[in-house]
Amino acid sequence: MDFYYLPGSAPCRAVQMTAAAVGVELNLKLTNLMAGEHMKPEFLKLNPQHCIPTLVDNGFSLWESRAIIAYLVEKYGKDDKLYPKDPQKRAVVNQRLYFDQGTLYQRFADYFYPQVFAKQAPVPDNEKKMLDALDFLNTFLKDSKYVAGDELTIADLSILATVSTFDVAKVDLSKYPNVASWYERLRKEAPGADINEAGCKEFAKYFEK
Ligand SMILES: N[C@@H](CCC(=O)N[C@@H](CS)C(=O)NCC(=O)O)C(=O)O
Repeated sequence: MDFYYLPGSAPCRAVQMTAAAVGVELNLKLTNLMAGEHMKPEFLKLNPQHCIPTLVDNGFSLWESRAIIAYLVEKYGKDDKLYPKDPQKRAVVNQRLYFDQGTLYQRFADYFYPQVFAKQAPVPDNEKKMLDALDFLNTFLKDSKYVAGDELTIADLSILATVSTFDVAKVDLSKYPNVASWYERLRKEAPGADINEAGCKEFAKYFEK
């Protein structure tokens, strides 16, 4: 299946880790946003919202990383461990995914992207909100091995892509010990962890500039 992506992009890395977890091979289509490749008519036909990651599975086009990773497990997973069918277990996984999308990653972007991509001054209130989100994650991990319980799920892969991006930005994770120990474990153990690490190195180039 075709996968439109950039290696540094956190949501793209979450999809690549999930594909590795379910054993699906992606036909990688590097999509240069800086060159406007996502605005070309042929890409807009696949995804009128013109964002990556975008997956095209035998003519079925899907975007939004967390929708993609759920689809990959539902369609190609050998079992439901990564995205449990039990309603309450799945509800917790969904809660963590929505937390990642709407709070954790969003607050990272709100704080860092204006500085990195528009050379604006840091906004202390946005930094506080971002660190509050890390504190929430630290609480979620207080009594469980993984972010949504005692099994690895797609919520771990999505949040690993996000937390490794915090690491690229040199956010001090040691103040959030449950997050730090989960991250150190997952960044080595997660399926496709090497792809995530390589992508982080690409993303780090934006922070070095
Ligand atoms: N919530 C989306 C975010 C996707 C996103 O923001 N992608 C960026 C690159 S990381 C993009 O494609 N930007 C170009 C655009 O939206 O036109 C997801 O998780 O897939």
